Amino acid sequence: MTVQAKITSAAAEAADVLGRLGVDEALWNGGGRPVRSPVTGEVMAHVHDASKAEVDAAIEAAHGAFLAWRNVPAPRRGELVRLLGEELRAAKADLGALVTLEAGKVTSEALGEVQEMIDICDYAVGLSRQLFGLTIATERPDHRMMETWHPLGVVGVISAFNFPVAVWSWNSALAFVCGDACVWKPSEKTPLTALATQALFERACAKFGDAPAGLSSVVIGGREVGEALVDHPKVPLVSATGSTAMGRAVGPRLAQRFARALLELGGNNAAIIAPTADLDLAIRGVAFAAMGTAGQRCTTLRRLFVHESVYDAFVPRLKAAYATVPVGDPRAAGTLVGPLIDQQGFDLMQAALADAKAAGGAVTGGERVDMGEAFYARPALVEIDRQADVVKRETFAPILYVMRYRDLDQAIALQNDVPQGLSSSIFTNDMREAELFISARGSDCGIANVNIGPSGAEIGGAFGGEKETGGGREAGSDSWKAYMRRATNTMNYGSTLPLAQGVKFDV
Ligand code: UN1
Repeated sequence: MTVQAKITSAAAEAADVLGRLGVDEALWNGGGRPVRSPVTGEVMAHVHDASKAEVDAAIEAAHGAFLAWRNVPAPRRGELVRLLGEELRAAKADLGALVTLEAGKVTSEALGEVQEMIDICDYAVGLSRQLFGLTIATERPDHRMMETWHPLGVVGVISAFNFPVAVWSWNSALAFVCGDACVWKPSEKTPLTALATQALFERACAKFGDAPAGLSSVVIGGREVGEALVDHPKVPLVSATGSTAMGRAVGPRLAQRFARALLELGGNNAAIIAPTADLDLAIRGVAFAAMGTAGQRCTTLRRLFVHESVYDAFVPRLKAAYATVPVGDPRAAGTLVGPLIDQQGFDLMQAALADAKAAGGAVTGGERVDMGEAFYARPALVEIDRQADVVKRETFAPILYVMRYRDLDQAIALQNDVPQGLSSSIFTNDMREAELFISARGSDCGIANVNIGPSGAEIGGAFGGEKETGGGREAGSDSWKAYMRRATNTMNYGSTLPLAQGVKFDV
């Protein structure tokens, strides 16, 4: 077992990086909210919480920006996003370092997160010339029917600590090309990366020349700030990523005022290891999906169903990977598993492991790794004979529940038998099994993969899931439609007025 120990000051490093990224020190020094690094446990900064009046002012400014921005041709709006992508490319190492310091991701994953931002910017630039509607056959002579997509307004973005910057970009890169303005409430655990991203956006605006003031802003704070965003009548869409509990609070409030909700909530993602699986590939796929990001992705692999014929060949190898995976300072070369976000994350993990033991689970790993004030843990693998309650709930930590199965229908039924529906995968070389898994009677998740794990999706596909995952779709495919309003237009170029459905109304 290798434990990487390299505790150097996160606070000094953060100050350095924030300076290079052009974040005004007044924004991160002297406020009332301490920002702790999960890497060392140190307080790195003190940010200011936005008051209700400040949130309202940001929304009013964004609304004003929207009124101007909606008139700018979409490809020109794309130019701003192109410039943002360039700023992100130039700042990739620094922003990645800040993601590591603030969210605890290992360097390659932190850089990967910034790469996702760059990718979605590129995607959105192309999209800015492809915001199209359909022309539809009409039943009336000399008429034309079509649909037009218009900018929607101010988009509220609520994001979680685990993808502190990428989630904003999936939403806002699309929203900006769609002609919208954004107000962003980052997780209160990760405000510094948000301030840095906003600074990069402002650099892009300066190069762009005439972007309206207030097009993007960051409002920091807890629940009250989120509520001010969710309840404001000038916010027609809130895209919220986080826990199911958060979604349950946000969804009904938005429904109350008929605003749109784009929810990306909890996952309880599974993989099936079938008899014909390539076990070498499956080991790597499972290891990354279950232990990567210290188990703190929405798409993290949490449940594994292993066919009884390969169980004894597969599970001991997996356990060996668990026993040797390098846990430690995410800045150190070679570390694969960094810290949990905070003590609460660690306590939830320990509580789940206690529940799993009480339910008859055999636990390997899961113990705390001593790294001073920060919370590091060995990833845990739990062999268990059924889907006990603890298996059905999402614990945002590196815990993998491993179960045996006999027939695939049973495994698919078990995989679907949880409240969440985000991501899923099967490892098989049997074409019938693969097709069944992704068919209508296969996985009920928003993401269903074959021979790759459930995490680490590309931005080109629509990202999100069903059931308690909230139903929203972000990033690629036609997700952009959530950020626009659709108008159906019927044009009469004749000189009579035939009514639809043959209705007569002659006056
Ligand atoms: C999340 O954890 O909130 O598919 C999103 C993935 C990433 C996104 C995860 N592209 O793992």
